[in-house]
Amino acid sequence: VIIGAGPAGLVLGNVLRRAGIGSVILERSSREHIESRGRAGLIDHHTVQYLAEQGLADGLLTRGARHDSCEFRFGGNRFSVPYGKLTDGCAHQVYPQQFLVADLIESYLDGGGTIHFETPATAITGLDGRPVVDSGAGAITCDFVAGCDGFHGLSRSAIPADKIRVYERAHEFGWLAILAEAPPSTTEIIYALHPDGFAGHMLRTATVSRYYLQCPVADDPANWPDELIWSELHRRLATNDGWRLNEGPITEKAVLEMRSWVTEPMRYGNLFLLGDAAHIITPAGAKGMNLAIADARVLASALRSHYEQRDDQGLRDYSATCLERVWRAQEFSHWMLHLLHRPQVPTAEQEFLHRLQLARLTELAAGTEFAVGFAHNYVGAR
Ligand code: RFL
Repeated sequence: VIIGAGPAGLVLGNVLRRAGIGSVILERSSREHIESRGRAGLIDHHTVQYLAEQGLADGLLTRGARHDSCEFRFGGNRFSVPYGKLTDGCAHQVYPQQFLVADLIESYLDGGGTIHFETPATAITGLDGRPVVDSGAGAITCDFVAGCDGFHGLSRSAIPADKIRVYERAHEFGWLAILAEAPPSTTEIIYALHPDGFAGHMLRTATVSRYYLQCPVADDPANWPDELIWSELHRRLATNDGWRLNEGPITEKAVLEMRSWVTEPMRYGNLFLLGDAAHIITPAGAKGMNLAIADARVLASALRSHYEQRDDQGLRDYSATCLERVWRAQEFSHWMLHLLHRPQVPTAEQEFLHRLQLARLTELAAGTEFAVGFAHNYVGAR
């Protein structure tokens, strides 16, 4: 049983189905809701490669856009980091998460898979043997449960508190996340470091763009009328060379918490946790959906070995294998977060940390080994 039809659950279900391993997916929300929920958009190189190998990348390769450079701004200046060149040809695919989710649902259902929409899992028992998952679809007995139900899901709470350890860090700033019906004002993602805080311009489609503004923790979106959002974006993204920002109707604004959070281990008995159910990463570096899909890849491979070769080593190693990537991504995201934000510390210390940020940006601009390391992490070369 797979609980949750997000990227983790749907990739797992599809890959298992192609291998002839049966699964059923329970999803709390409606199909319409999850196919229109705008979240991530930057798909790492290794994720694209894996989805293509599994025959799941047709949509993202035809309708998505390939990106292999990004831009940094500070003090009115800007420079590009050609991370494609620095990694010998790796690239992101920009493709909205809800489009990928819709593609994965279609592929799973076309292949004969079953998804019960609007059917939350309500209890998981029997994890030491054959688990039973209760939901509106009845009680389902299965070999394994994949908990792919996100941060607020049920799966993690089925694990006794003394069997799991949480590592977390709440960061001292938030992001106001904005979606607007505005064509992109750039061909590359822009990260701007400004004395008043970070601003980002992300790409989604030819008519929709996403922007981020550093804001206080738990700020209220009501404090951000549309005019203020545009004036802050103009100010924080401004360059000395006449660059212009396109505006359009704002369709969504939300304040995101910058939270880093990992549970260890990611398995209890025959329950495996995947994606946001097991770890939350800040949006800096855009790794959340990629980690969710990487977990699905590890579990799908382990389950294939279990069913096809009666080899359970992959299942035993599942948690450690996933956590190695998770912590690498946490480190990168944390580094990137602190590269781009105005630190919330006393003024003298702020100046010191700002000088460190400028030193890092100078290294990135120079294309040194430091920039090569950044490029590999950023594009998700492996
Ligand atoms: P999801 O996508 O949250 O899916 C979990 C699903 O489980 C369902 N569910 C249940 N179903 C049945 N029974 C229950 N009891 C259930 N409880 C919950 C939910 O309805 C849901 O459909 O988890 P998954 O698969 O682990 O995927 C994680 C990603 O969605 C997440 O990490 C990313 O969206 C994070 N993220 C980004 N990641 C990137 O890789 N690149 C990005 O550019 C990026 N940008 C973002 C993001 C997340 C954002 N928000 C709002 C959280 C930008 C934003 C704004």
